[in-house]
Amino acid sequence: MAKLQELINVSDLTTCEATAQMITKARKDGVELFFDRASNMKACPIGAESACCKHCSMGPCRMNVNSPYDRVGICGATIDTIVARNFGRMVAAGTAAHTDHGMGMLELFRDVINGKNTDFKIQDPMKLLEVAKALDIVTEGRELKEIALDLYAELEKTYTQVDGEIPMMKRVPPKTLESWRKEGIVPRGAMREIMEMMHRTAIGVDQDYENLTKQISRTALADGWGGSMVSTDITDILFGTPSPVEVEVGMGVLKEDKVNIIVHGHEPILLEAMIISAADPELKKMAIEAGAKGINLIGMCCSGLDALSRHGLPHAGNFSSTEAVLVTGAVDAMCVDVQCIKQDLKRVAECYDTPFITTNYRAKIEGALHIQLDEHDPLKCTEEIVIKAITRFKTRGKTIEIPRKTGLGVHGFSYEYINYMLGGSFRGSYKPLNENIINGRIRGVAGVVGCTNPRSKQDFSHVELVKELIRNDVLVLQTGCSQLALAKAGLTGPGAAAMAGPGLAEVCETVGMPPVLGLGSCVDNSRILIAASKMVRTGGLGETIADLPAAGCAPEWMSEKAIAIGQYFVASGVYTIFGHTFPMTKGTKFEKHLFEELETKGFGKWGFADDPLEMARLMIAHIDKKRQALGIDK
Ligand code: CUV
Repeated sequence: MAKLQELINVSDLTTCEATAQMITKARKDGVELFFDRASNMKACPIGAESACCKHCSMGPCRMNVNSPYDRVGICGATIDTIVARNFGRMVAAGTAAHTDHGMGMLELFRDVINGKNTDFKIQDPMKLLEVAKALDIVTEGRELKEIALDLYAELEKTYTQVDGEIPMMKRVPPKTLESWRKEGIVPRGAMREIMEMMHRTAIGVDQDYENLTKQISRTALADGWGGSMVSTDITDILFGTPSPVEVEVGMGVLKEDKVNIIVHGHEPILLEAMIISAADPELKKMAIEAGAKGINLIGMCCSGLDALSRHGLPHAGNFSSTEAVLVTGAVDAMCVDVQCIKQDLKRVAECYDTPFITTNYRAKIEGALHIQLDEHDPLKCTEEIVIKAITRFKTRGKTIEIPRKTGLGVHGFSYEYINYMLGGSFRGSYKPLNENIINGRIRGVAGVVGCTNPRSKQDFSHVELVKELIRNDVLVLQTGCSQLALAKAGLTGPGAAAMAGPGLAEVCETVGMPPVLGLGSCVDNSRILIAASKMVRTGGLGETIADLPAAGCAPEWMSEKAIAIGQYFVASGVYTIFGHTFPMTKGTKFEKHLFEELETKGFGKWGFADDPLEMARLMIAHIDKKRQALGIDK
């Protein structure tokens, strides 16, 4: 192990007590974690500002970040072209991840309605009807299967259509859609937009940063209002629309006397199948015969968030804790599917004799055990994993150390439930929320989302930012690793209302809700889009999403997916702040375009801040600006 890590104080790496305890244990055990590598490997200063072009072999060309216009690439590409190209490719990659995930869910839906998959069935037919109606599919007097088949055919266009507008455009507020049509950024189909984005960012194609920005927005919108939204809706239809459920989050959900199985990744099918296998009486019996008190299934990252929202499944923590949880020695198997799976999990798992299993052909890890999950027979894979975990339980070493701390909170706030809870109907207009915003009890709405990053003290910015927002009467909607940070910090329970400003606290106390509402995984950011759309359509808060007193933030982001999400919020009309770092050369025209000019065209805009209080200040100032423009500031 490198020496520098000895100098890095654990309290500088994380505010998550359990993760801190496990970093300390890993150091004692001589096991390197990604925190150590982040401390030892400085970020490339040119790459950090996105000032390197490596799209052909004439380069790679490095620009001067201190004087970005003093040179151009060998082909003549300017700094604006280079940074916009790099940014566009990040958006394309992030969009590809969410849309590929969504397409997988849609295929599962097709197989379920066709009877090819009999392990799952439609759990929420009401949601199926609601989505079908929103897309103008006739529902009256028809069999559910007929409607479902039409819905499948319609939603498939989200991915494969080559011309026209993706189906979910019907759910966008008319004025917002009109502005996209004027700008020429309505997505045709995700595959087409990603393909065109890759084409236009190749050597010698689109070399006008403003023109590139249009395709960047169109690609990102194919994610938020396309791939991600379809994924959320189909997952709700198949596995149930979330409603509030009390859940424990943190490493303390591991149990020394049970067979602990962790599922980490993004696509709900693995964890849904695992829930069935973990409840199998034969396998439970086998676990008890092995000396365990039962099987303890636990989620991590986004697939964990899906199951937490829908089934109240315990959750062990976010992205920065996936190695650390293995250090407990108490994990009897960790199985993964796609996205945010660190390659080093395999090595750390080996250090603690934990079986580490990949399950998706799209995401193998060199040297790791792979058990393919066949969606037509998913239990074959998950049963095998449970058996492996039971075997490991029998031969567990003695050095188990489980951090005690967990955060108990309420999660599972679908946009349907938020409305219902505030006094509206489950699937009706957003009148009660709008009224509370207009009367000023709720100052505005903030989405605080996204990853954790080992270059940023884990959870710190998420928690401090959210505390400051609720203190100022801003209702916070959450997804992803951010939601888990707040859950561990204990801010997702109704008791957190005591930390809110007087107006928000009053609403929370009347309704019995926390001021921090967890909506689920990263694809569930599409729930925030629909909530925003419903707020606009309800009336009283302007005509476009850009008129709403709302703002977004991903304070500790790390994934390309986060950039795609940020861009679709910006294109949808939301001021979106990222923290810690931003892939942008400062002082460029492209920076001005994203951070200032887009807003003047009626979109949202990007923002950047490193300090959570500064993030909150910028978001609140923006919310107040929108309140003033609406004439509702008293
Ligand atoms: Ni999709 S994308 S680290 S698990 S939120 Fe968590 Fe969430 Fe970022 Fe990954």
